[in-house]
Amino acid sequence: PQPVLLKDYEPYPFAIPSVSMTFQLDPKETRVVTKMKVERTGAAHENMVLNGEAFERVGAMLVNGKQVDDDDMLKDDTTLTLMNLPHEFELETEIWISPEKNTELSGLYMSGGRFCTQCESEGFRRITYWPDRPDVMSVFSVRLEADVKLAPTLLSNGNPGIAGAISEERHFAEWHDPHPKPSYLFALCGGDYDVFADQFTTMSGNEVQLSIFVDKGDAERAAYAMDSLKRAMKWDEDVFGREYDLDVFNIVAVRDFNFGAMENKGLNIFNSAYVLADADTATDGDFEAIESIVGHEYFHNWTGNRITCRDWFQLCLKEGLTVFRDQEFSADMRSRPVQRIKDVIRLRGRQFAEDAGPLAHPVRPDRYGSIDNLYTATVYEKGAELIRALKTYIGEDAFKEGMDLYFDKYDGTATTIEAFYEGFEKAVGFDLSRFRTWYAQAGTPVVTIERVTSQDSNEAWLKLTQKIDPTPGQTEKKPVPIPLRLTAFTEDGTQINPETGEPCADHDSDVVLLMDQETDLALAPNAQNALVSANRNFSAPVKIQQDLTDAERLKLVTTETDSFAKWEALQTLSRAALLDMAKQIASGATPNVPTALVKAQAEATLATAGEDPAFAAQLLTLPGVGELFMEMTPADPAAIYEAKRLVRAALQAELKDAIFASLDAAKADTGEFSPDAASAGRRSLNAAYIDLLSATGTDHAERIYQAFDDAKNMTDTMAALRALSYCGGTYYDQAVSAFEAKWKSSPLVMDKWFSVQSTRPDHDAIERVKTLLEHEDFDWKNPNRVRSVAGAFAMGNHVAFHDASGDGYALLGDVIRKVDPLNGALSARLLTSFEQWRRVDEKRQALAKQVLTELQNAKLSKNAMDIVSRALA
Ligand code: DPP
Ligand code: ZN
Repeated sequence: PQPVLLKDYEPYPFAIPSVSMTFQLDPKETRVVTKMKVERTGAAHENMVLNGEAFERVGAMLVNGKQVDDDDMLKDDTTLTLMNLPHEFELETEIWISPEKNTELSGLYMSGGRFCTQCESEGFRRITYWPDRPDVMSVFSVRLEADVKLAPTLLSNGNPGIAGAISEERHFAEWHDPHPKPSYLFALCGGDYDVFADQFTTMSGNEVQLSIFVDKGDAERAAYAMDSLKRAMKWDEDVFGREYDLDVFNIVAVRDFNFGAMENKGLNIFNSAYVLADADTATDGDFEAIESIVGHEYFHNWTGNRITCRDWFQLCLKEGLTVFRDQEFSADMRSRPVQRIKDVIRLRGRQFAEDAGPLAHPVRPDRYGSIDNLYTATVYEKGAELIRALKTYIGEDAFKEGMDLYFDKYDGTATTIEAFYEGFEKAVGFDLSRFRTWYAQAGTPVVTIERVTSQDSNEAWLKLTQKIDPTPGQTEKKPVPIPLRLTAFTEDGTQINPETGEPCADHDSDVVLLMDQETDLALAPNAQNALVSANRNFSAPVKIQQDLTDAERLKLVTTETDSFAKWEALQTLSRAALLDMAKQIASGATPNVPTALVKAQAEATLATAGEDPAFAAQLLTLPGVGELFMEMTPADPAAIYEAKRLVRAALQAELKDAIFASLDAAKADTGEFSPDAASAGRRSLNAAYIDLLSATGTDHAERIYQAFDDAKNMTDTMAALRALSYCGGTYYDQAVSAFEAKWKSSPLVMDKWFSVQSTRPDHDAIERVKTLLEHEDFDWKNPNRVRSVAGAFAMGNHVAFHDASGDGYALLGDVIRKVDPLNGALSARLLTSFEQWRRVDEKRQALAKQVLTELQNAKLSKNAMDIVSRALA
């Protein structure tokens, strides 16, 4: 298929100021009648092209009440073209769709016997004929009719209107959304739910009724999501000055969902994994994710809904910005430094990998084959980093002023990245087009930092150079403005500004702007021998290569006052050591464990464990196999895993007392569970300790099993179960059985059970995953379940997925052939795990290529074909 190009954008030649829709809901066949008010805004000769697909039947098609002549319309599988239209008219269409046949989970479908929708990006065209593009915004009035027993609750966007009985069996409810919106934000839900209700009073005194609709019996498990929602509403008022704008805010939790959640105006629909939580069934990670995603979807109300995207190339306009907002929200709710570290781990694990492979694309691409495949780490996570870097570049005040200008000027419109930057340009008084180069170029910049001394040693400077490797379709790269936070520490540990030599406070940094390929930074006389720490707090999404010795980095671990930089100094040392060890292991040698580093890491952990256990847990966590995979040629995940195991074993020996003390304390803790950040921090350090215990085979399996048995919440349970999965042996088997017996009837908990087994990096992984795919509770139609097995295996088990036999690749190929006919968006997502196939050795490459080529020759969905062909290109 032809790619869609940014340069081809043209405004839609018609406006649809308002629309009213009637749904006669029925799982088998739902009738949809759509009446739109249309005004021509383009030239008189323009036809009206509407999208529409996967309908069961098409009925009446009326313009101003008269059936359209066959001569005046063209219909194919995906579009309807109307010709010879007047300047202003009412268009009425009638179609039938089958929600129960819809396994793509796009459009109107059934989940757990209830009606729900997903329209972003192009799902609305599966509900009715419509110009299904984000720049056509309308005021929607919706009438829902359904069987009163099947769907006693009927919801749509906006505010509720009248509701009542139609007959003894059927009833109706009307909804009106006064805010014009694009079709991708349309939603409806219908079913029998329990509800968790609350209120929020906005800053100007409006009462908002808040409701979270969940499966029967689950209402109490929505308490944390509700609490997060209220905090998010308050935070957006306090920090961005943004107030909510309807009488109600509804969230519906559904079991079957392609995304994490969806920001439909006034009616968010959530994957139940990101709504339901309690101590028994959810981990701290789940609580954290709920807070962040509830925040994210709520924040979309301003960044996404009231101001939306002109076209899908601008996706980062709403996603990057909203991720930035949710990261800031989480940082304010929890520990800011720990949040920053987690953001960076996520960025490195997913986005850096994407940027370095065949699927690399700019934050704002200029072409796409399939829009569903553009919901990427680059658009989301790198998009958020660019906002953060912009804020560092222009300063807090200008950032705030620019945001306010954007909200004021563009409210109610569908717009572009250029428009977003206008406000900031006005605030700073100069053009930011060079900064916007970041949006147009794929690839992660590498910044090299070297100390240079003049011949007579009187002067010294830092030579900073930047380079971006070629990415698919982009061989030439321009330098980008990189705001780099720097500081320097003198011999005696005094922190100074490297340029002025002035002493400075802990949190102060010098922000150096690298505009060009090379930037020289003159060092003040007292900074010439100082230790320079760069990219503090990860001020720019780049890789740093700095000419520091190991001893200097170890010094940074103890001297740095910026938590991120302290953590980063350890990570950089660990990365280098692990890669070195992995290379030796791959060549058959036995590597030495870097003892000085292990000691430093243990000391740093112990030094912070009491005061800030969440940070200590991060200090103890080694770079992931996935991250190291990117740095090794050819990549050998098994060797990387073994290198990590050796270092973890050395850390275990070093920290034995602290580990056992922590386990004992967890056992003795009889306090009530609380998901707050401080308690979660203590549990995360305990989990990091348990992980170390698992590094020496079954040596400590009995003690870990005890911890599993003693666990009083899901966080501790999962920490122990995961650790046992690394030990293997009978205690592990026993834990797996006990867990299943206890949680068999809790789908979200069972997803964890499936996932732990699928990520276990042992020799039997491939056979085990095959068995799990045959398990009676495995469900090919439920994305959470498919991800918990196939996704966990392909993306979270590098060792087994890249097994030398090629069986891991073949297994994923088989999964794709099963999933793809049901749900193309899901299969495409799973296929992205092939993105690193060129990094492994030639034998494995050949095996991966064979699977990809077979898939290319199979008849796969458009989404899947897009990924396969890009991976092979
Ligand atoms: N629901 C997805 C998100 O919020 C897509 N908009 O990112
Ligand atoms: Zn979003």
